[in-house]
Amino acid sequence: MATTAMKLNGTIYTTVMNLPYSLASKIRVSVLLVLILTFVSSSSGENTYEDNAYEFLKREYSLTKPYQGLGSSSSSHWEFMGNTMIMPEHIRLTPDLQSRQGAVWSRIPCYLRDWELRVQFKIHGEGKKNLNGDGLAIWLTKERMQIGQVFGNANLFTGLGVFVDTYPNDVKQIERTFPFISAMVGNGSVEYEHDRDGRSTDLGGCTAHVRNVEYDTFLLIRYMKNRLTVMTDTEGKHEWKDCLDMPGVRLPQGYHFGLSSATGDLSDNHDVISLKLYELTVERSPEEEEEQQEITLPSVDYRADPDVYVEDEGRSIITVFFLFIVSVVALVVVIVVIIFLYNRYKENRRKRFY
Ligand SMILES: [Ca+2]
Repeated sequence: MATTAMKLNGTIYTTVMNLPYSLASKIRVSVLLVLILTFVSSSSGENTYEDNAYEFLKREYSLTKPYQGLGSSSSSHWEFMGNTMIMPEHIRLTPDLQSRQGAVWSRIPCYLRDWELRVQFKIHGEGKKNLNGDGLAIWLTKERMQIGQVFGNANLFTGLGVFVDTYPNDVKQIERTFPFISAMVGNGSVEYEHDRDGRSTDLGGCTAHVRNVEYDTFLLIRYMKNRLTVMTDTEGKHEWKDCLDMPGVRLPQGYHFGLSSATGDLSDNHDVISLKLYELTVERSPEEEEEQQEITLPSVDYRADPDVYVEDEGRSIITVFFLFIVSVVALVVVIVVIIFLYNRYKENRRKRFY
C-alpha cells in the first residue's frame, strides 16, 4: 500500500508543481495528510475492523469486579451454580479439586446482532503439565443453567461454545498441542465428543499456553456479520493473536451468554476475572437485514472437516474409483498401442516380401 501511495505521490507532486504557489502548497499539505492517514491506518491493522464497526460496552452482559450484578436475586443480571465461588478478585468456577463443576449464566437473552466478547481468565493449579484438567467454556446458547458433561454444561446444546481445553482426552491426537482453544456450533442434536476433545465437530482453533502463567490471559470472541473470530492474548504481549476465523456462522437471536468449567480426576482452579461484551455497530444492506431475521437454528455454511478418520474413509472410496478409471484407460491405451505396433510390423513384413 505504501509503495503505491509513494508512486501516486510522485505523479500528483509533478502536477501540483505546475499550479499557482498557494494552491499548490495547500494540495501538497492535503496529499501529505492523506499519506500519513493511509500509513497510520495500514500499520495499525491488528485491532481495526474492516467494516468500520463501532463498539459500546454493554454493562448488563458484562461481569467486572466486584461482580455486583451476579447473584441469586431476580434483579441481578447474572446467576451462578454448582461449585462457583465469588471472590473479590475473581469468580472461581472450580477450585483445584477433583470432580467439581461451576457456571455463571446471563439472565438476559442477547438480541445484539454484532458483538465482541473479551474474557479475562486464569487457569492455574498444582498438577504438572498434562496432569490437570479439564478447562473452561464460553457459551452463547438457547439453554442455560444445565449441568452436564461439556466443561460442566449440558451436551447437545443449541448455539455457540468456545472451549479452552487444557487436557488431551484423545490419546491418538498427536498433531494438537494442549491447551487447545476451539469452537463449535451446536444445533441441539450434534454431540460434543468429550473423549475426542470435540475434534469431530469443531470449527478449528489454536494452541495457547494459558495455564500457570504469570501474566494476564485474554480471549476475544467476535461475531460480526455472521463471521466468527476468536483471538487470544495469552503471551503477555498485549496484542491479539489470530486463533480462528470462520465466515457463514449463523446464530439466532435471544440466546444467553454463559461460562462453565469442570474438573474430573484431574483438576485446576478455573477463574474468570472479567467478561466484557461490546456491541458492534455495523452497516447492513436490507438483504442482510432480512437474512438475519430468517435464522432460527444455529448453523455453519462451510466447515472444513478436521476429522481425520472420516476423511480417510471418504478418500478411500474416491481413491478406489479413481484407480479403477485410471486402470481402464491405461489398459485401452496399451491395447491400442499393441494393435498399432502389430499392424506396422505386419506392413513392414509385407513390404519386405515384395
Ligand atoms: Ca479435553
